[in-house]
Amino acid sequence: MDVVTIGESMAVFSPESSPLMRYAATYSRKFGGAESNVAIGLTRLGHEVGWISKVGNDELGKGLLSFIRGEGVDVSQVKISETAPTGLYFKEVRSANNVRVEYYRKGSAASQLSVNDLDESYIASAKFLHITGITPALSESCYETVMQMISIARENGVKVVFDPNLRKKLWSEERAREVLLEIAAKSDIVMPGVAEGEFMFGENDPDKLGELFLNHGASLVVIKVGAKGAYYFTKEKSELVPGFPVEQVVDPVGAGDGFAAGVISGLLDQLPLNKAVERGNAVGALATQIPGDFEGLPTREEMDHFMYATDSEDI
Ligand code: KDG
Repeated sequence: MDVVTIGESMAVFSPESSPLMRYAATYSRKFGGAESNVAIGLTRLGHEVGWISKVGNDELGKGLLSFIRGEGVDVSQVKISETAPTGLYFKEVRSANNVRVEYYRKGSAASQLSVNDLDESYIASAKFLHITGITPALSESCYETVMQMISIARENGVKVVFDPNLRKKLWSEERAREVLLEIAAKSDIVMPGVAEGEFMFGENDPDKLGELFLNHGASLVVIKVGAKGAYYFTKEKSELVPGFPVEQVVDPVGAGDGFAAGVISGLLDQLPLNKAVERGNAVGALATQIPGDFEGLPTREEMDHFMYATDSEDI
């Protein structure tokens, strides 16, 4: 296994007959969840990924599980809850910078994940453990589960990659800050957006943030600065890796997950850091081009074409 991740996936409902949820009479149903988005992104790039989760014994849970399995992600560690439903959320994309979400996930099956759902040898078999700040926000047992996974990873030489993925609707700011800082301190690689860095450290200068995260415990820090690209920082070196221009952002949700998948893929392929971050920028940019949380994530061929081809594709 190259990467193991843990988190909730939900049915995603997007308004169709009107762009606004309050007026729409019809909705499209897709699936999404930060960690399964990353898992799908990595699988499309040719890596072996396991996603740990829990879904309800209901139709949305069955559909979601078979979809993620169909993408090639290992779902052998996904449990079925007989008592709690699969979570769902509604998503309204008003513009690239204005996305509204309404969650219906309190008490969901995934929020009941607990340390009893973990198989230590499964986690220990991976090269990277991918964690986001969404899973510990779901419940106390999810928080404990994430912390236990991090301990298992550290004991077994599995590198911990952390994307804070701040979701203020899920928890109080005080608790969010405390937990995000706690996880960042135990992670090898941290990949915040600049606003998340500011939320955690009260600082919005990428250079200063890079230093703060390094001093806090990470050995590699990657700070996303939107369309401009991303900075990476190690104790020895730092650099801004420019982003790929896109004409129009169709749906920004999932861009950060695409970025994470691209960077982790580059690290798995042992690329130099600037090339790994460049891959993150490319996959993140492509993720914004198609509606849906992960639909725009490219295969390796599509990614290479986007990054390196100068000709336009044959029609
Ligand atoms: O990063 C994209 C995710 O935000 C989306 O897929 C849904 O996991 C999700 C969440 O918790 O918002």
